[in-house]
Amino acid sequence: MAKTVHTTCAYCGVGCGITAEVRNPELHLVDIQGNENHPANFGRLCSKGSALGETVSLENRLLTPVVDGEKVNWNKALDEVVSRLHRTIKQYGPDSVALYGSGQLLTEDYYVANKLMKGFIGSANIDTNSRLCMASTVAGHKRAFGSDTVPNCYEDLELCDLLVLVGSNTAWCHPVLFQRIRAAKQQQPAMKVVVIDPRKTDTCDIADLHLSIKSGTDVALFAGLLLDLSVRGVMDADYVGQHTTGLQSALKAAEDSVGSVRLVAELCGLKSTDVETFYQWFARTDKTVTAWSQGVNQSVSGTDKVNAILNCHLLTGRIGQPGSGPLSLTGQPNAMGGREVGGLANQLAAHMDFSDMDDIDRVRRFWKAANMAEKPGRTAVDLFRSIEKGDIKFIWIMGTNPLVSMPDASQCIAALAQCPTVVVSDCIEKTDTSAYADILLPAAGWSEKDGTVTNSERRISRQKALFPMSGDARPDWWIISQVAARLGFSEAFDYSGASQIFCEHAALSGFENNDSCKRRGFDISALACLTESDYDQLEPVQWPVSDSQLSSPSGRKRLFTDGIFFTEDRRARFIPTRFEWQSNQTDSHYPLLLNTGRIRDHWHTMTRTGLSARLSQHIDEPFIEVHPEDAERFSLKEQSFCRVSSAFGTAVLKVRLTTGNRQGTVFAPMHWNRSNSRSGAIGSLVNPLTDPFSRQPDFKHTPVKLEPCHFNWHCVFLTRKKLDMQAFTYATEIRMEQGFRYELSDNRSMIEYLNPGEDRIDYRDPVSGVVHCAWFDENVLQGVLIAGRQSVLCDRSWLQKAFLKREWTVAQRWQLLAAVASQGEGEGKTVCTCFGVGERSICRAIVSDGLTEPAQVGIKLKAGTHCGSCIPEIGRLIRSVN
Ligand SMILES: Nc1nc2c(c(=O)[nH]1)N[C@H]1C(S)=C(S)[C@@H](COP(=O)(O)OP(=O)(O)OC[C@H]3O[C@@H](n4cnc5c(=O)[nH]c(N)nc54)[C@H](O)[C@@H]3O)O[C@H]1N2
Ligand SMILES: Nc1nc2c(c(=O)[nH]1)N[C@H]1C(S)=C(S)[C@@H](COP(=O)(O)OP(=O)(O)OC[C@H]3O[C@@H](n4cnc5c(=O)[nH]c(N)nc54)[C@H](O)[C@@H]3O)O[C@H]1N2
Ligand code: SF4
Ligand SMILES: [Mo]
Repeated sequence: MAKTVHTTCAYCGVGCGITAEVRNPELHLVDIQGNENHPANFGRLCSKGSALGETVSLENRLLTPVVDGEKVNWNKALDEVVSRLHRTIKQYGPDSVALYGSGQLLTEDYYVANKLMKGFIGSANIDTNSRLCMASTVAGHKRAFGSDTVPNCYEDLELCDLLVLVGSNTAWCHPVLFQRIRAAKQQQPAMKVVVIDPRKTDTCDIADLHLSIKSGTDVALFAGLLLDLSVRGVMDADYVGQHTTGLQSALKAAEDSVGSVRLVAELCGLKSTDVETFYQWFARTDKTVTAWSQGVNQSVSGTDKVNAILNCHLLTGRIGQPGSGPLSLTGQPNAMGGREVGGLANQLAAHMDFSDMDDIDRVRRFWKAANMAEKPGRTAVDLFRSIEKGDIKFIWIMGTNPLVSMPDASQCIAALAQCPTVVVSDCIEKTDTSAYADILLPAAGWSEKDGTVTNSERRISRQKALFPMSGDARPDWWIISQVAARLGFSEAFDYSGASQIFCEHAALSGFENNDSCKRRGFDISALACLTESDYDQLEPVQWPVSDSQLSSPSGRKRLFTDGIFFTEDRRARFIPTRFEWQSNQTDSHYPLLLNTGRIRDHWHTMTRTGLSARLSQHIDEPFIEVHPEDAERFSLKEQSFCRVSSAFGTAVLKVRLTTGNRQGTVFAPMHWNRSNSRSGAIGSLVNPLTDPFSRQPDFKHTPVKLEPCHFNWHCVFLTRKKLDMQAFTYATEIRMEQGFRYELSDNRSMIEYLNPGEDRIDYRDPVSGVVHCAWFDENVLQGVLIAGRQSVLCDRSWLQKAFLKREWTVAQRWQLLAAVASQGEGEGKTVCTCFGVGERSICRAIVSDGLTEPAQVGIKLKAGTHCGSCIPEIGRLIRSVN
C-alpha cells in the first residue's frame, strides 16, 4: 500500500505543496503530484517539482562521515570537528571560526546553526547563500519599513490590474506563479503585464510591454517614475502625510539624478515612448503589483533599486492592499525562513539586530547564551576573502556549493585550498566544494528530512520525510546539536526533534515582543506550544501568527494594510535614491557585459536536477547567448565555441545567437560546474563587487571579452559508465536515463581516452577522420561514439533512447551506426519535459495539422498540458514554422 505524505517542494521560493505517494520506501520509489489544497499552487507543479521523484536515488549520495579522506563513524567525525574547532578558538578566538549556510536548510536547522554561532561560539561569522540572493531586499525592506517584511501575497498577482515584473524571469524561475498570472490574465484580459529585463525571456510571453532596460539602471527608471507620479499629482496625500516621512528628499534626489522622461529613457537605453507608456499605466492603475527578483537584488545598487520601487508604492499608498503592493519573489525554498531566524551575519535572531543592545540582551537571556556575539559578522564575499587572508581558520559549509555559486570563484577555491579546516555538510558526495573538505558530514536530504520552510508570501509549510534516512545521513539540526553538546552546551541543544526546535523559535519570536518594547514584525508565538502531533498536522500558515493585538491567531495575508510600520515613529521611510554608476564598466579590453542567471529545468549547481535525465534534455550544455551583431563583431557563429574572459577568469562556451538580448550584453547560465563540465563554470568570471548596504554581489554585470575558439576534433560519446573528463579541453556530461552522454571537443583526436568495448561495430573513414562506433554486451547496447573533425550532427535524443532497447537486429545495428533516425523517429531537443516531447515532433505536428495555438499542440501531443513551462517555447516554434 502506498503511503501518502503532504510535503513541500525542495526547490524554489514559490513553496508548492506536494502530495507524495510513497510506493517503496527502501527503493526510494515515489510518485509526486501537486497538492490541490495547498494555497501556493492549488495542485500545480513545474517541471522541476514534478521530477523530484527522479532525484531521490542514492546516486552520488554522501552516506558516511569522512575525515581526511577516511570513512569514519559519527563519533569519530564529531570528535574531530569539535577538537579542531576547540583548537582554533583557543588559539585564535571565536572570530577565526565561520559557518556558511543556505536558504535550503530547514528553519529548524537554520535556527540551531544561528544559535550555536551567535550564542555559544560567540561570533556572528555565520552568513549564508541568501547573501547572494535576498540581502538587497532585506536591506531595502528594513530601510523603508523598519523590518524585513513582505507586505503582500500571491493572490495579489491575480487581483491586480497592472503587474510590473522587474528583473524576474518568472516563467522559468517561479513557474507556478507564472501559471497563476497567465491564468488570471486570461480571465481578465484588461490586466496589463510589464516586464523589465535586458533580455527578452519566456516571461515576455505574457508581457504587454517589455522594457529591455540597460543593465543596472533600474534606479533611474523608478526614481524617474517617482518624479513623474508627483508631477502628475498621482499621490495619496493623506497616506503620505500620515504614514510616511522623507518624501521631499527622495524627490530631490530623483530630480537631481534623472530629471525628465527623456533623460530616463537615455540612461536606461529605452524608447521615451515606452517609458512614457509604463509611467502612464502605473499612474492610472490603483491595483498595481511590482514583483522583483535577482535582476534587482544582485547588483551594486540592489538595495537602492528595492527602495526606488518601494518609494513609488509608498507615494501612491499601494502597500499591503488586495491587488496592490510590492512583492519580492524569493529564490530558495527557505530563504525566508533564514531571514526569520536571523541567519545573515548582520542579523541577530527573530527580527532582532546587533544595532540594539536591548535585543542582544534579550536574545542572550532567552538562549541562556554562554558566549553572546555582540557585533555583526563577516558577509559572504568578505568571509571568503578573510579565509584567504588567514583571519578565518575554520569554516563549516552547510547546504551550499560556494565554489560554484560565489563570484570570483577562483578566489574562493584558493581560500578553501589553504584554510586549515574545511567542514562540509551535504547530502551529495562529490561536489566542487566537497573536493576541498577535510571533514565531510552526510546530511539527510529532501525526502528524508522533517521541518518547516517559509515561502515568498510568508507562508510556513511543513516539509516531511518520505523515506527513512539513508546510510549514516542525519538532519542538519542533529549534526549541529551534537557538535554543540560536545563543546559543552548540551543543555541548550538537547533537542529531541524538529518540533521542539520549531516551538523554541516560535517562543523567541514572541519573547518580550509587545508595545512596551520595540514591537517586532516576525511573531509566530501562537505556534510556540504545538504538540508533536499539532506540528505534524500544521497547515500552511502566513506569519504573523500570534494572539496579540497586531496580528491574528490564524495568520495574515497582508501586512501594513493600516499604514503602521515597524520604525520607531511607525511611519515608513522614503529613501533618496540617486542613479550613479557603481559597477565595473566595459572598456576596450572587456567590451561586453556578462549577465548570468538561470535556465528552466536546472536548479543551481545541478547536484540534484543533474541526476534527472528528463531535466537534463531541455538545455543540455552550458552556453552563452550573444546578439547576432555582437557575434559578427567577434567572429562568432551559432553553436561555435567562444572563449569568454573577464578580469577574473575564463570559460569556453557554445554560442547561441539571440536577438532577445540587448546588444552589448551576453548571458550565461550559472548551473554548470567543474564536476560536470570542463570549462563551463561561470562563477570564476563574475566580478566580486558588492552593494554597499546589503553586501550582495553584482552577479549580473561583469565586463567580458569574447574570442572565437576552434577545436579540430569533436565527439559525442554515450556510455553506461561515467567518464573521467580531465583529459579533455572541452567536455560536458549530460545525464541520460541509462547512463551519460558526453559532448567532447579538443585539438587532436582523443579516441584513445574513450574505451569502446569488444563486441563492436565500427565505421572509420581515414580521409575525413570520421569514426562511428557502437558496442554491445549480449546484444545490449553499451556505448556509442561518433567523432570527426566537424561538429557532430545527429539526433542525440534518438541515440539516448537506443539504450532502452533490448533486442537489436543486424539492420537496426547498422542504422544505429549510421546514427540516422528513420523518418518519424527523431524527437530532437526536448521542449516539454513532463511528457518528453521534442522540438521535431512539435514542428511536424504544427506543419501537418496546421496548428496555430499552443493549446492545439497540447491536444495533439500533450506537450505543455502538465506544468505549462514550455508553452512560451511552443508558441515560438509555431511562429517560426508558420
Ligand atoms: N529553474 C530554476 N528556477 C529557480 C532557480 C534555479 O536555479 N532554477 N533558483 C531559484 C533562486 S535561488 C532564485 S534567487 C530565483 C531567481 O529568479 P530570477 O531572478 O527570476 O532569475 P535570474 O535568471 O537569476 O535573473 C532574472 C533576470 O534578471 C535579469 N537582469 C539582469 N540584469 C538586470 C538589470 O540590471 N535590471 C533588470 N530589471 N533585470 C536584470 C536577467 O536578464 C534575468 O532574466 O530563481 C529561483 N528559481
Ligand atoms: N553567476 C551566478 N551565480 C549565482 C547566482 C547567479 O544568478 N549568477 N545566483 C546566486 C543565488 S541567488 C543563489 S541562491 C546561489 C545558490 O547557490 P548554491 O547554494 O551554492 O547552490 P545549490 O546547488 O543549491 O547548493 C546547495 C547544496 O546543498 C546540498 N543540499 C541539498 N539539500 C541539503 C540539506 O538538506 N542539507 C545539506 N547540508 N545540504 C543539502 C546540495 O547537494 C548542494 O550541494 O547561487 C548564487 N550564485
Ligand atoms: S514552482 Fe516548481 S520549483 Fe518552485 S516550488 Fe513550485 S514546483 Fe517547486
Ligand atoms: Mo537565490
